[in-house]
Amino acid sequence: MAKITGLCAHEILDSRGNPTVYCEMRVDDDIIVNAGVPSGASTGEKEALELRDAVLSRYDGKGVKRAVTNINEIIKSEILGMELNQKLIDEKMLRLDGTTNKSALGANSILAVSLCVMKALAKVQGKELYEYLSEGSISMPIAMMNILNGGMHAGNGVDIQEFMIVPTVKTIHERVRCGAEIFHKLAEILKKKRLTTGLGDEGGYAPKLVSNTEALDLIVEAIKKAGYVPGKNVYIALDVAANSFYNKETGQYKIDNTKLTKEGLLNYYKYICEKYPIISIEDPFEENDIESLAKMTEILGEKIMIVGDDFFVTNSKLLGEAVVKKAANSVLLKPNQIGTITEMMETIKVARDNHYKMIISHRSGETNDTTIADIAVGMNIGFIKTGSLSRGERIAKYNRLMLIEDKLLGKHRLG
Ligand code: 2PG
Ligand code: MG
Repeated sequence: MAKITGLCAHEILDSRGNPTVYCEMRVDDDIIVNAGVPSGASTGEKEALELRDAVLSRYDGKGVKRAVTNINEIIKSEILGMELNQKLIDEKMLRLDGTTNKSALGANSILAVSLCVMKALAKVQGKELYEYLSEGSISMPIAMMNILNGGMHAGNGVDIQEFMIVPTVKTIHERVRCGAEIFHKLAEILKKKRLTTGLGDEGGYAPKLVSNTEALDLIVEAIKKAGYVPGKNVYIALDVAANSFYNKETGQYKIDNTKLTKEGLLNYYKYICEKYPIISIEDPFEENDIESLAKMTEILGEKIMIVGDDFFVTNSKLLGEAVVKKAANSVLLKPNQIGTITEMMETIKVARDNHYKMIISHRSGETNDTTIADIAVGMNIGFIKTGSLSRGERIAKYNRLMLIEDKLLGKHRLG
């Protein structure tokens, strides 16, 4: 029986230059694993709490020393010597925290430890993480690649947060190549139009555009210019992140400088789904409007994926409630939204039992931790969202997927 023999957390920086939690764990004498925790910008109200120090003199209040101390001083003494068991350790941390939103210890500290436990379990069994997670079958995910950034991930005035290309060519190697080729063609097009090729938080371009449909037109052009066929081997997915342009007072959405009611916004979605090869729309309404989400699912759900992110925050209970209302047909999975691997697994079960499609996702603030790539493969998640074809923290996940694919194809032989 493997036992936890060491634990040590640190404050490091994420890809936005904000502090985040990093943790190392030792199991038995010689197994050492580590995990870095990501951080969102467009967060859902019901997410588990990311504990920050709120000491304005350090990192503008964003330090995570308290979360680090919670691991080093509270969690550590409770779990040292414990049997390496995901459920037992996650439950122990939940009890220690004792709140509904993990606000005492912080979801960032709890997740760091929970991730380490999962990685250590794989190592103890001498397995790759994706092998350990597999229940028999595995599959390479379809990647949604965010090549044009807007909303809270860029300062360019484009309302929709993520414009993603979705190559459906055969292998991960081909999908990554296709994504990179389109990404570079998009740069050429932007330069020609004298638009900036500066990057947003997730590595996509962030040009100032006059409308959201201009972004869609540019992407369709880039797909064609790279030699692919929109609607045949490359599709488009959007993360609208509608919270960010919703006005609580008026109940209206401001998109392309036009104020729309929820009905008007739904008509806009119908229009763009007719005109562009869109296969997925995430968070199309503000996160509490489950009725509009259900209505959109009724109207467009046969044709496209309708994805709940801020709506469900990887919470099995919230997803279960949506199932009853037939709201959305797909769910985004972000480990740090819920805070433990055990709870994320429960959400995956609810999704599977109810035939919701799944997308495992990075956060806009990332580390080089590649865990989500392994979860995507090992657990047959189907889809992964891990940013553009640039920025090391995004590329780390694509590279991990390609290396896994090589292993699976027997192309990885030392000597
Ligand atoms: C999202 C994510 C990741 P953030 O909204 O889906 O792309 O953004 O991490 O800022 O919540
Ligand atoms: Mg989202």
